[in-house]
Amino acid sequence: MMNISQALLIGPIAVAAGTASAQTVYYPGDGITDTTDPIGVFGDAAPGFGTGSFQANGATKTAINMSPEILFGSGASFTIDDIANISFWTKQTVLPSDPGTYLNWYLEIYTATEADGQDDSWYRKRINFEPYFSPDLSDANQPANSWVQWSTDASANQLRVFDANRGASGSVFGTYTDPFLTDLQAGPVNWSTFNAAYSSTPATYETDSVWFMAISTGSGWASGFDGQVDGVTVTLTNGQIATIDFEAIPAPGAASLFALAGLAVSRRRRS
Ligand SMILES: [Ca+2]
Repeated sequence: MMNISQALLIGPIAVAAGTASAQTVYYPGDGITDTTDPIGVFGDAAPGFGTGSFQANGATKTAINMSPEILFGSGASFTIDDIANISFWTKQTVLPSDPGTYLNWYLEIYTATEADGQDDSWYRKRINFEPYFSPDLSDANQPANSWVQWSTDASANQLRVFDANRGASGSVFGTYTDPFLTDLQAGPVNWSTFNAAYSSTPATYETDSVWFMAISTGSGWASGFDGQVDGVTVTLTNGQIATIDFEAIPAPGAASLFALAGLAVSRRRRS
């Protein structure tokens, strides 16, 4: 996992912590991904998020990493409890009713390790939000060839959350009765009350500090997956809002200019 810390160290130009609203633009090849890069799609963007988007590379897993400092500027940090909402947009050529699992870009949050012996692994907790577990999943809510916004709050296309480390025996990578983010913010979680596949030993998330988030494809199904993703928005309970806009490096002529500039301007923060 060393690529993650490397990616997070390549920070964008910082804005002052406490900025009410900040936007960061990611381009393919920015060094923001663990494993392999997505493909930049020019001329097809989620509403309000520029002119381009990212498309899965159709070959191998991509994880697009976002730290609190990338989102909100130097020195920024927030806990699970501080999250009011996280949303992102996807676009697919398939419908939920098409044969096979409705695979899609998904959100992960890793929390920072602490010195109390309660860490699950090289991270403290890892929670996942997979679109196909959404109670709103339907062909009407996720039409093909349209941008669809997924959200952790109770708006349309709400995402359930799972913690694979909470299985009663072995890892459990989500169920259709999993809780929502607000359930993890309400206090210690007895996962067995949501599904018998999970442990009854309570797990606490609310005070954990977010280490980084990722928008990812799965290593087991990245081959052949060509879905698009754009427009991540993180809203905190203190009113701060950070967005990440995925963009393509424009036309071939302009691309050479970017190359000449050493891609030094490839990740720009607007505020
Ligand atoms: Ca975009």
